[in-house]
Amino acid sequence: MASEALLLVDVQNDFCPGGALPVPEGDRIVPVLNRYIDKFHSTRLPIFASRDWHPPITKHFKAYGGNWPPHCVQGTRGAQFHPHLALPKDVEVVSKGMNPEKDSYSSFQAFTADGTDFSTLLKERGIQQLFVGGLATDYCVKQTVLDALREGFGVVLLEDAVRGVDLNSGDSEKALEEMRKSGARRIRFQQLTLR
Ligand code: VGL
Ligand code: ZN
Repeated sequence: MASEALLLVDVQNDFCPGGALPVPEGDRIVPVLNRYIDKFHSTRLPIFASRDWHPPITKHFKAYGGNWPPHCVQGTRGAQFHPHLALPKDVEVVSKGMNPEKDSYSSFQAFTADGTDFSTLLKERGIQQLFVGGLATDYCVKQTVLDALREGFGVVLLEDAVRGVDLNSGDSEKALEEMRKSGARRIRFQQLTLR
């Protein structure tokens, strides 16, 4: 069974320039992620994609007590994956942020369409090591990586395939450092080796 897998975190229109909650240069990671996708796909390793998938009314949004403008509302164009992201047909999509009472960032709070949580899904597939890229470094990527490590997965953070919000300047750099200290390895595409 494959023990390594690629996880693409929230590479959605609303997190890219022109979207509702744009991450600066968020779209720049798309061609880089496509190289990783190609490598995992041709090595026949599984590829997972998480998405932020909110109802129109949720405590996650400013108007209802949260931090954020409305974004990634279920069924809207903003919630779709970036059109240039070359997702293979057999990508496994997991969705998070559906509970209107909760703020959730981590892909480990995401579920498949049939209700399997992400951690269970990974264990069912025999995944032990996750290669993680996507948006945003200082929110969802960070929470996902820290949860993965807490749950005992190995994590390789794809440094050239993440971008952050930096609401406070330096947030992304701090997040990268925190992930590293917690046990994530950081690589760039040239350093990628798969079993
Ligand atoms: C995210 C802010 C709000 C993320 C989600 O996925 O990083 N950030 N909702
Ligand atoms: Zn959100």
